[in-house]
Amino acid sequence: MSEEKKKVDPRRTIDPAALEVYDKNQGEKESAYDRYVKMQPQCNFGRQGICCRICLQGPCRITKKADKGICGAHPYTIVARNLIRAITGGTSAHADHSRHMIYTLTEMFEGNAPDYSIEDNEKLYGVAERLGMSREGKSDDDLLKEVWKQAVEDFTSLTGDPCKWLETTVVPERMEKFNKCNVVPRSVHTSIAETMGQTHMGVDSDPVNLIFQGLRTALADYTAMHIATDISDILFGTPKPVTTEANMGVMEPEMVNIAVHGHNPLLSEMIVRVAKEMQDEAKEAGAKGIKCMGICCTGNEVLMRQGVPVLTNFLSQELPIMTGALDAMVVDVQCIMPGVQAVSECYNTRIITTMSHSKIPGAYHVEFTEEHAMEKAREVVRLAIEAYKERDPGKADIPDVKHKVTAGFSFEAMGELLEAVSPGAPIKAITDAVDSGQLRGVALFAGCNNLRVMHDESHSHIIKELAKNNVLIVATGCAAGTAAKLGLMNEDAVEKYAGDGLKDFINKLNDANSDKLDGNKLPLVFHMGSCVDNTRSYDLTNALAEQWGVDVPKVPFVATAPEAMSEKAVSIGSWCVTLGIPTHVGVVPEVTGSALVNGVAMQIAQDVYGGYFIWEEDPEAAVGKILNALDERSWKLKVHKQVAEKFETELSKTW
Ligand code: NFS
Ligand code: SF4
Repeated sequence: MSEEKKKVDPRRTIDPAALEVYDKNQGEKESAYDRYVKMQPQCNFGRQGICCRICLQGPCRITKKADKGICGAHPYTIVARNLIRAITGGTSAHADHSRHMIYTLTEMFEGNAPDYSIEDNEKLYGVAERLGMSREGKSDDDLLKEVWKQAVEDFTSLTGDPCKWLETTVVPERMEKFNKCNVVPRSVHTSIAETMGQTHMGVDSDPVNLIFQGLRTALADYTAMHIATDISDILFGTPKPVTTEANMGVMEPEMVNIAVHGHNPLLSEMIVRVAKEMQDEAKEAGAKGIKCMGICCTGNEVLMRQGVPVLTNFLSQELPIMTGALDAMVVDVQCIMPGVQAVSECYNTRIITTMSHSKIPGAYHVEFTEEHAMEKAREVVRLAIEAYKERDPGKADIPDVKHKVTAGFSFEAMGELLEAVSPGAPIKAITDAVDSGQLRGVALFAGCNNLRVMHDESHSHIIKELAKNNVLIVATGCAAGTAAKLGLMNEDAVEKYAGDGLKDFINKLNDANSDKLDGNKLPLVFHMGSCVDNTRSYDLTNALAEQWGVDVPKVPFVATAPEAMSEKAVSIGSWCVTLGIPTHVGVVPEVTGSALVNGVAMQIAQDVYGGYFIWEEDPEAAVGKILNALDERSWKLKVHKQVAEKFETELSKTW
């Protein structure tokens, strides 16, 4: 290959705002786009998962000459260990978030978190009921304490019953399967510790045993995530439809612009609240007011509950700083590129870290505590106002790109919309539409951005094509970020991209729900929340299974992470598969170095759990594979139903 051909173009995004900012700054301030180019070519051993650094004799790389590690580990052991350590990394990150939510409840009960309270009693009742707790004779605080106790148990138990959050949110057939395969997690922390121990040098070398432990950990991840979402809803409210805007054009030159970035809503919720109260302080500093906006999943949290505009998603997180109009970027945990600090030093932006275990050298640090949450939030907003005073207003150059967004579709909000067209059995609105052929199935868009593929392109291409083919689309995380930024999360997109069946389905919902939407209409892509909230979409899958009276592997529901990047995405993908969902990943993970492990992911998983992975980097080919997966399930469901009717038997449990 000639030198010329090897060159990678750093303009690896289709987001017009990101491109505009990138082009204006090219060469001067470095961002991930440039660093990706400098990093080429990347190591192929790592790429295939056949590099082991688990003990200090390594790295051991598998080659033709050296077909085993120094200890004799086969490639299948090395690949399986690396994979399940990635699942464990993701699970640990979600557990960190979820544990923080549980810890906040602990502080509340002890009177040390005065700024937090139960915001959504109905959600509390719903969660308690699902967990089998009676409300009789109990105050809301008592009930919350009981829920908290179970959450602590699901996190820490060493023995005994399966995690309640798992057991009570899946159809019984799934639990049977998990019990049979011995993948039921004892608790979140136990699973994480077990996997780290099991993958230590010289412990487990059986790839199938390793992978099953990985799946147990992935189910622990699901448990932790579901707990995080439930507690967030109880403390901050369950999302309802809300309309706002997305992309860098949401910044305003004469406002104090504050971006909240990361994952944890505990502080960002407070910042959004105090910013509303502190408008006068900003005006005294010469600004017109304060504008909060979000990046990554903290952004998704405050978008879903408070209608805070979306600034950008993961990959372009450094670019808003380069507009010269961003006064502060407040970060908590996860998916925060350390690179934001270097860029901020060229401008007037203050990077403010807020968590004791997530710091960036050179950044401001305002340590968040539950006890002084509002006070800390005020401190952060004040730093932003100070930065605004020093900002050179002539230098703010904001791209004129933004789109209307309607978001806020929690499982409960979806239920309400569907209830209006199918009273008493809301989910039937979807199952009927699939049965009649109006909808071809449901697809969840989840996951990150990854420079291995063009930023936002795979998301947007696959969304448009599936919509054209009448697939109902829900989204979370940075995939939802793409849809929001590129104008796919509003009613115009329905007109432009939806096939006739999907259009009719959405319009019927619009007609039945006009009172709930504040004069807006439903979007093409339904935003279900942050990545932690992927469990909301599983609740939807599970409800579909219950409505049809089948186990999940018969439900025409597909998950896709076209631009997956983080270990969290690996663990989410793994629980999707274990819970019975075909899961497309648009960036081939590091498993191809072992035909055995790769085969388990793509085929054996289907035989055992009904879910399986589809690796496909080409977005066009991915569309075909996703539609095939949906069609195969609808067809089987139809055949099995016909057989059951004809012979007056129960619906077959197999898939
Ligand atoms: Ni999910 Fe959300 Fe984005 Fe990926 Fe990171 S922000 S938790 S991990 S990059 S989608
Ligand atoms: Fe090499 Fe085995 Fe050590 Fe891994 S555990 S680095 S394969 S010797």
